[in-house]
Amino acid sequence: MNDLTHPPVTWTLAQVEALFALPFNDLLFQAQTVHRRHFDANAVQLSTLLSIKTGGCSEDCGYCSQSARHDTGLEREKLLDVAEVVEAAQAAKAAGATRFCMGAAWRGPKDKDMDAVADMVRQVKALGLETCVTLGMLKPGQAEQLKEAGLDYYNHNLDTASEFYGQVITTHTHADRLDTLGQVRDAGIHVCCGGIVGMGESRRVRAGLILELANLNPQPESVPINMLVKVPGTPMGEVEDLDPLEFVRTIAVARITLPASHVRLSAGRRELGEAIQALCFLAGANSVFYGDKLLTTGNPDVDADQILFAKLGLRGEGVQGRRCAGH
Ligand code: SAM
Ligand code: DTB
Ligand code: SF4
Repeated sequence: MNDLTHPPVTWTLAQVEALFALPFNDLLFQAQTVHRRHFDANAVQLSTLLSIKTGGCSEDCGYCSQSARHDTGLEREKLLDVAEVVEAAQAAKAAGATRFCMGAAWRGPKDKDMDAVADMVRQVKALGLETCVTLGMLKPGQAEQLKEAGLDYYNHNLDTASEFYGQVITTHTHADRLDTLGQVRDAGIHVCCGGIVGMGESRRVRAGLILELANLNPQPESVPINMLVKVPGTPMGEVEDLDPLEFVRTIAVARITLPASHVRLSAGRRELGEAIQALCFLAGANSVFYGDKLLTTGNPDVDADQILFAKLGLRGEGVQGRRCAGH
Protein backbone atom coordinates (compact mmCIF):
# COMPACT_ATOMS: atom_id res chain seq x y z
CA MET A 1 0.00 0.00 0.00
CA ASN A 2 1.48 3.34 -0.98
CA ASP A 3 1.55 5.75 1.91
CA LEU A 4 2.23 9.39 1.15
CA THR A 5 1.06 10.79 4.44
CA HIS A 6 4.18 10.00 6.44
CA PRO A 7 7.36 10.60 4.48
CA PRO A 8 9.97 8.55 6.28
CA VAL A 9 12.63 11.24 6.03
CA THR A 10 13.07 14.95 5.73
CA TRP A 11 15.61 15.40 2.98
CA THR A 12 18.46 17.88 3.09
CA LEU A 13 19.97 19.68 0.12
CA ALA A 14 23.28 17.91 0.73
CA GLN A 15 21.59 14.49 0.54
CA VAL A 16 19.76 15.34 -2.66
CA GLU A 17 22.92 16.78 -4.23
CA ALA A 18 24.77 13.61 -3.23
CA LEU A 19 22.19 11.53 -5.14
CA PHE A 20 22.70 13.71 -8.23
CA ALA A 21 26.47 13.16 -7.92
CA LEU A 22 26.34 9.33 -7.82
CA PRO A 23 27.81 7.33 -10.69
CA PHE A 24 24.99 7.02 -13.25
CA ASN A 25 24.66 3.24 -12.92
CA ASP A 26 24.53 3.40 -9.12
CA LEU A 27 21.87 6.12 -9.27
CA LEU A 28 19.71 4.19 -11.72
CA PHE A 29 20.06 0.95 -9.75
CA GLN A 30 18.97 2.69 -6.56
CA ALA A 31 16.05 4.38 -8.31
CA GLN A 32 14.90 1.14 -9.93
CA THR A 33 15.14 -0.68 -6.58
CA VAL A 34 12.98 1.96 -4.86
CA HIS A 35 10.56 1.89 -7.79
CA ARG A 36 10.04 -1.88 -7.57
CA ARG A 37 9.38 -1.65 -3.85
CA HIS A 38 6.38 0.61 -4.48
CA PHE A 39 5.11 -0.05 -8.00
CA ASP A 40 4.69 -2.55 -10.80
CA ALA A 41 7.84 -1.67 -12.79
CA ASN A 42 6.14 -2.32 -16.14
CA ALA A 43 3.01 -0.21 -15.69
CA VAL A 44 2.67 3.39 -16.85
CA GLN A 45 -0.14 5.75 -15.87
CA LEU A 46 -1.57 7.56 -18.92
CA SER A 47 -2.95 11.10 -18.60
CA THR A 48 -4.32 13.07 -21.55
CA LEU A 49 -4.12 16.86 -21.61
CA LEU A 50 -6.53 19.35 -23.10
CA SER A 51 -6.11 23.12 -23.18
CA ILE A 52 -9.59 24.38 -22.25
CA LYS A 53 -8.54 28.06 -22.35
CA THR A 54 -5.57 28.93 -24.52
CA GLY A 55 -3.32 32.01 -24.56
CA GLY A 56 -3.60 35.59 -23.37
CA CYS A 57 -2.35 34.84 -19.85
CA SER A 58 -1.49 37.84 -17.64
CA GLU A 59 1.54 36.08 -16.09
CA ASP A 60 5.12 36.37 -17.34
CA CYS A 61 6.44 32.80 -16.88
CA GLY A 62 9.61 32.86 -18.99
CA TYR A 63 9.09 29.43 -20.55
CA CYS A 64 5.43 29.74 -21.49
CA SER A 65 3.93 30.11 -24.97
CA GLN A 66 0.68 31.36 -23.45
CA SER A 67 1.82 34.54 -21.71
CA ALA A 68 0.29 37.69 -23.24
CA ARG A 69 3.68 39.31 -22.62
CA HIS A 70 5.52 37.09 -25.11
CA ASP A 71 5.12 37.31 -28.86
CA THR A 72 4.78 33.63 -29.75
CA GLY A 73 2.13 33.98 -32.45
CA LEU A 74 -0.34 31.92 -30.41
CA GLU A 75 -4.02 32.72 -31.04
CA ARG A 76 -5.85 33.65 -27.87
CA GLU A 77 -9.01 31.56 -27.43
CA LYS A 78 -11.98 31.64 -25.09
CA LEU A 79 -13.01 28.89 -22.68
CA LEU A 80 -14.11 25.79 -24.61
CA ASP A 81 -17.71 24.59 -24.47
CA VAL A 82 -18.42 21.70 -22.16
CA ALA A 83 -19.50 19.54 -25.12
CA GLU A 84 -16.10 19.95 -26.85
CA VAL A 85 -14.32 18.97 -23.65
CA VAL A 86 -16.49 15.88 -23.17
CA GLU A 87 -15.85 14.80 -26.76
CA ALA A 88 -12.08 15.08 -26.25
CA ALA A 89 -12.32 13.15 -22.98
CA GLN A 90 -14.26 10.34 -24.67
CA ALA A 91 -11.54 10.07 -27.32
CA ALA A 92 -8.83 10.01 -24.62
CA LYS A 93 -10.62 7.21 -22.81
CA ALA A 94 -11.02 5.24 -26.02
CA ALA A 95 -7.27 5.58 -26.65
CA GLY A 96 -6.47 4.13 -23.20
CA ALA A 97 -5.98 7.14 -20.91
CA THR A 98 -7.19 6.84 -17.31
CA ARG A 99 -6.92 10.52 -16.37
CA PHE A 100 -8.04 13.64 -18.22
CA CYS A 101 -6.25 16.91 -17.38
CA MET A 102 -7.78 20.24 -18.33
CA GLY A 103 -5.45 23.26 -18.42
CA ALA A 104 -6.30 26.96 -18.53
CA ALA A 105 -3.95 29.87 -19.25
CA TRP A 106 -5.06 31.88 -16.27
CA ARG A 107 -3.34 33.55 -13.33
CA GLY A 108 -6.30 31.99 -11.56
CA PRO A 109 -9.96 31.29 -12.33
CA LYS A 110 -12.53 34.10 -12.10
CA ASP A 111 -15.60 33.24 -10.06
CA LYS A 112 -17.71 33.55 -13.23
CA ASP A 113 -15.70 30.72 -14.86
CA MET A 114 -16.03 28.30 -11.99
CA ASP A 115 -19.48 26.90 -12.82
CA ALA A 116 -18.42 25.99 -16.36
CA VAL A 117 -15.19 24.32 -15.14
CA ALA A 118 -17.08 22.45 -12.41
CA ASP A 119 -19.49 21.22 -15.08
CA MET A 120 -16.56 19.95 -17.18
CA VAL A 121 -15.18 18.10 -14.17
CA ARG A 122 -18.58 16.56 -13.42
CA GLN A 123 -19.14 15.35 -16.97
CA VAL A 124 -15.61 14.02 -17.51
CA LYS A 125 -15.80 12.18 -14.20
CA ALA A 126 -19.12 10.64 -15.31
CA LEU A 127 -17.27 8.99 -18.22
CA GLY A 128 -15.29 6.98 -15.67
CA LEU A 129 -12.07 8.96 -16.03
CA GLU A 130 -10.01 10.48 -13.24
CA THR A 131 -10.19 14.25 -13.45
CA CYS A 132 -7.42 16.84 -13.16
CA VAL A 133 -7.42 20.59 -13.72
CA THR A 134 -4.66 23.19 -13.74
CA LEU A 135 -6.13 26.68 -13.50
CA GLY A 136 -3.46 28.72 -11.70
CA MET A 137 -3.83 30.25 -8.25
CA LEU A 138 -7.02 29.56 -6.31
CA LYS A 139 -9.05 31.82 -4.05
CA PRO A 140 -10.69 30.55 -0.87
CA GLY A 141 -13.73 28.41 -1.66
CA GLN A 142 -12.71 27.50 -5.22
CA ALA A 143 -10.91 24.27 -4.28
CA GLU A 144 -13.99 23.15 -2.33
CA GLN A 145 -16.20 23.88 -5.34
CA LEU A 146 -13.94 21.73 -7.53
CA LYS A 147 -13.88 18.94 -4.97
CA GLU A 148 -17.64 18.95 -4.84
CA ALA A 149 -17.77 18.58 -8.63
CA GLY A 150 -15.70 15.40 -8.31
CA LEU A 151 -12.17 16.67 -8.99
CA ASP A 152 -9.51 14.04 -8.26
CA TYR A 153 -6.26 16.00 -8.90
CA TYR A 154 -5.18 19.63 -9.07
CA ASN A 155 -1.94 20.36 -10.95
CA HIS A 156 0.06 23.30 -9.67
CA ASN A 157 3.81 23.13 -10.15
CA LEU A 158 6.53 24.66 -8.00
CA ASP A 159 8.34 24.79 -11.37
CA THR A 160 11.78 25.61 -9.97
CA ALA A 161 13.60 26.05 -6.66
CA SER A 162 12.62 29.15 -4.67
CA GLU A 163 16.09 30.68 -5.15
CA PHE A 164 15.67 30.66 -8.99
CA TYR A 165 11.94 31.40 -9.13
CA GLY A 166 12.31 35.19 -9.49
CA GLN A 167 14.53 34.73 -12.55
CA VAL A 168 11.74 32.81 -14.32
CA ILE A 169 8.53 34.49 -13.11
CA THR A 170 7.94 37.91 -11.55
CA THR A 171 4.12 38.25 -11.58
CA HIS A 172 3.57 35.80 -8.73
CA THR A 173 5.79 34.20 -6.13
CA HIS A 174 6.91 30.78 -5.04
CA ALA A 175 5.02 31.44 -1.76
CA ASP A 176 1.81 32.02 -3.79
CA ARG A 177 2.25 28.56 -5.31
CA LEU A 178 2.60 26.98 -1.87
CA ASP A 179 -0.52 28.78 -0.71
CA THR A 180 -2.64 27.29 -3.51
CA LEU A 181 -1.14 23.84 -2.90
CA GLY A 182 -2.25 24.13 0.74
CA GLN A 183 -5.81 25.03 -0.30
CA VAL A 184 -5.93 22.03 -2.65
CA ARG A 185 -4.71 19.68 0.10
CA ASP A 186 -7.14 21.10 2.65
CA ALA A 187 -10.05 20.53 0.25
CA GLY A 188 -9.13 16.84 0.05
CA ILE A 189 -8.01 16.92 -3.60
CA HIS A 190 -4.95 14.92 -4.68
CA VAL A 191 -1.92 17.11 -5.42
CA CYS A 192 -0.07 17.00 -8.74
CA CYS A 193 3.04 19.15 -8.34
CA GLY A 194 6.35 19.13 -10.19
CA GLY A 195 8.58 21.41 -12.18
CA ILE A 196 10.64 22.20 -15.26
CA VAL A 197 14.30 21.63 -15.90
CA GLY A 198 16.46 22.81 -18.79
CA MET A 199 15.81 26.52 -18.18
CA GLY A 200 19.51 27.33 -17.75
CA GLU A 201 19.43 26.49 -14.04
CA SER A 202 22.32 24.90 -12.16
CA ARG A 203 22.32 21.35 -10.79
CA ARG A 204 21.98 22.88 -7.34
CA VAL A 205 18.70 24.48 -8.45
CA ARG A 206 17.46 21.15 -9.83
CA ALA A 207 18.35 19.53 -6.51
CA GLY A 208 16.58 22.39 -4.70
CA LEU A 209 13.39 21.80 -6.71
CA ILE A 210 13.38 18.06 -5.95
CA LEU A 211 14.13 18.82 -2.30
CA GLU A 212 11.16 21.18 -2.03
CA LEU A 213 8.85 18.62 -3.69
CA ALA A 214 10.12 15.77 -1.50
CA ASN A 215 9.69 17.77 1.69
CA LEU A 216 6.07 18.67 1.01
CA ASN A 217 4.10 16.89 3.69
CA PRO A 218 2.22 14.90 2.56
CA GLN A 219 4.22 14.35 -0.60
CA PRO A 220 2.37 15.06 -3.88
CA GLU A 221 0.60 12.02 -5.34
CA SER A 222 1.77 12.98 -8.81
CA VAL A 223 5.04 14.70 -9.78
CA PRO A 224 5.40 15.91 -13.37
CA ILE A 225 8.98 16.56 -14.43
CA ASN A 226 9.00 18.68 -17.57
CA MET A 227 11.97 19.18 -19.89
CA LEU A 228 11.70 22.75 -21.17
CA VAL A 229 10.10 22.90 -24.61
CA LYS A 230 11.82 25.90 -26.16
CA VAL A 231 9.14 28.11 -27.64
CA PRO A 232 10.38 30.81 -30.06
CA GLY A 233 9.38 34.28 -28.83
CA THR A 234 9.63 33.38 -25.13
CA PRO A 235 12.59 34.60 -23.04
CA MET A 236 13.71 30.95 -22.90
CA GLY A 237 13.33 30.24 -26.59
CA GLU A 238 17.06 29.97 -27.13
CA VAL A 239 18.43 28.76 -23.83
CA GLU A 240 21.23 26.17 -24.05
CA ASP A 241 20.09 22.51 -24.13
CA LEU A 242 20.29 20.52 -20.91
CA ASP A 243 22.22 17.25 -21.32
CA PRO A 244 19.46 14.59 -21.60
CA LEU A 245 21.37 12.34 -19.17
CA GLU A 246 21.04 15.08 -16.55
CA PHE A 247 17.29 14.95 -17.18
CA VAL A 248 17.39 11.17 -16.52
CA ARG A 249 19.28 11.84 -13.30
CA THR A 250 16.59 14.32 -12.24
CA ILE A 251 13.90 11.65 -12.77
CA ALA A 252 15.93 9.11 -10.78
CA VAL A 253 16.44 11.51 -7.85
CA ALA A 254 12.71 12.31 -7.88
CA ARG A 255 11.91 8.58 -7.78
CA ILE A 256 14.22 7.94 -4.81
CA THR A 257 13.04 10.91 -2.76
CA LEU A 258 9.33 10.61 -3.67
CA PRO A 259 9.10 6.82 -3.52
CA ALA A 260 5.32 6.40 -3.53
CA SER A 261 4.46 9.21 -5.96
CA HIS A 262 3.76 8.75 -9.64
CA VAL A 263 6.68 10.51 -11.35
CA ARG A 264 5.53 11.77 -14.74
CA LEU A 265 7.90 12.05 -17.67
CA SER A 266 6.11 15.15 -18.96
CA ALA A 267 6.84 17.86 -21.54
CA GLY A 268 9.76 17.32 -23.90
CA ARG A 269 9.26 13.61 -24.65
CA ARG A 270 9.21 14.09 -28.42
CA GLU A 271 12.54 15.89 -28.32
CA LEU A 272 14.07 13.32 -25.93
CA GLY A 273 13.53 10.37 -28.28
CA GLU A 274 12.97 6.69 -27.52
CA ALA A 275 16.32 5.79 -25.93
CA ILE A 276 16.27 8.60 -23.36
CA GLN A 277 12.61 7.91 -22.58
CA ALA A 278 13.53 4.25 -21.97
CA LEU A 279 16.21 5.40 -19.52
CA CYS A 280 13.63 7.62 -17.80
CA PHE A 281 11.33 4.60 -17.31
CA LEU A 282 14.32 2.66 -15.94
CA ALA A 283 14.96 5.62 -13.60
CA GLY A 284 11.45 5.24 -12.20
CA ALA A 285 9.17 7.41 -14.33
CA ASN A 286 5.78 5.71 -14.33
CA SER A 287 3.42 8.19 -15.91
CA VAL A 288 3.27 10.16 -19.17
CA PHE A 289 1.09 12.62 -20.99
CA TYR A 290 -0.56 10.54 -23.67
CA GLY A 291 -1.99 12.11 -26.83
CA ASP A 292 -0.71 14.04 -29.82
CA LYS A 293 -0.60 17.41 -28.09
CA LEU A 294 0.39 18.82 -24.70
CA LEU A 295 -1.28 22.23 -24.22
CA THR A 296 0.12 24.17 -27.16
CA THR A 297 3.15 22.12 -28.22
CA GLY A 298 3.62 18.63 -29.64
CA ASN A 299 3.84 15.25 -27.88
CA PRO A 300 4.64 11.84 -29.39
CA ASP A 301 1.49 10.64 -31.17
CA VAL A 302 -0.45 7.72 -29.75
CA ASP A 303 0.82 5.31 -32.44
CA ALA A 304 4.45 6.17 -31.61
CA ASP A 305 3.77 5.60 -27.91
CA GLN A 306 2.07 2.25 -28.61
CA ILE A 307 5.17 1.17 -30.51
CA LEU A 308 7.53 2.36 -27.76
CA PHE A 309 5.47 0.70 -24.98
CA ALA A 310 5.36 -2.55 -26.96
CA LYS A 311 9.16 -2.46 -27.46
CA LEU A 312 9.67 -1.94 -23.72
CA GLY A 313 6.92 -4.34 -22.58
CA LEU A 314 5.17 -1.51 -20.75
CA ARG A 315 1.41 -1.42 -20.32
CA GLY A 316 -1.01 1.36 -19.50
CA GLU A 317 -2.01 1.33 -15.85
CA GLY A 318 -5.44 -0.21 -15.49
CA VAL A 319 -4.85 -2.35 -18.59
CA GLN A 320 -4.29 -5.79 -17.12
CA GLY A 321 -2.13 -8.38 -18.75
CA ARG A 322 -1.68 -6.60 -22.04
CA ARG A 323 1.60 -5.58 -23.51
CA CYS A 324 0.56 -2.06 -24.45
CA ALA A 325 -2.29 0.30 -23.77
CA GLY A 326 -5.35 0.73 -25.88
CA HIS A 327 -5.31 -2.50 -27.92
N1 SAM B 1 -1.72 28.60 -15.76
C1 SAM B 1 -1.61 27.48 -14.92
C2 SAM B 1 -0.34 27.46 -14.09
O1 SAM B 1 0.57 28.18 -14.42
O2 SAM B 1 -0.30 26.71 -13.12
C3 SAM B 1 -1.76 26.15 -15.65
C4 SAM B 1 -1.11 25.91 -16.97
S1 SAM B 1 0.68 25.94 -17.04
C5 SAM B 1 0.91 25.89 -18.79
C6 SAM B 1 1.14 24.33 -16.41
C7 SAM B 1 2.59 23.97 -16.37
O3 SAM B 1 3.06 23.65 -17.67
C8 SAM B 1 3.58 24.98 -15.88
O4 SAM B 1 3.60 25.07 -14.49
C9 SAM B 1 4.89 24.43 -16.41
O5 SAM B 1 5.48 23.53 -15.48
C10 SAM B 1 4.47 23.66 -17.65
N2 SAM B 1 4.97 24.28 -18.89
C11 SAM B 1 4.46 25.37 -19.48
N3 SAM B 1 5.18 25.70 -20.58
C12 SAM B 1 6.17 24.79 -20.69
C13 SAM B 1 7.26 24.60 -21.59
N4 SAM B 1 7.46 25.43 -22.63
N5 SAM B 1 8.09 23.56 -21.40
C14 SAM B 1 7.90 22.72 -20.36
N6 SAM B 1 6.89 22.85 -19.46
C15 SAM B 1 6.05 23.88 -19.61
C1 DTB C 1 2.70 19.82 -16.40
O1 DTB C 1 3.53 19.73 -15.47
N1 DTB C 1 3.01 19.79 -17.68
C2 DTB C 1 1.82 19.97 -18.51
C3 DTB C 1 0.69 20.00 -17.45
N2 DTB C 1 1.40 19.98 -16.22
C4 DTB C 1 -0.35 21.00 -17.51
C5 DTB C 1 1.91 21.10 -19.45
C6 DTB C 1 3.12 21.05 -20.35
C7 DTB C 1 3.05 22.20 -21.28
C8 DTB C 1 4.13 22.17 -22.31
C9 DTB C 1 4.09 23.34 -23.20
C10 DTB C 1 2.84 23.51 -23.99
O2 DTB C 1 2.35 22.53 -24.64
O3 DTB C 1 2.33 24.63 -24.04
FE1 SF4 D 1 0.07 31.71 -17.49
FE2 SF4 D 1 0.43 29.25 -16.47
FE3 SF4 D 1 1.73 30.04 -18.72
FE4 SF4 D 1 2.42 31.09 -16.38
S1 SF4 D 1 2.59 28.91 -16.98
S2 SF4 D 1 2.09 32.23 -18.31
S3 SF4 D 1 0.45 31.19 -15.33
S4 SF4 D 1 -0.46 29.75 -18.49
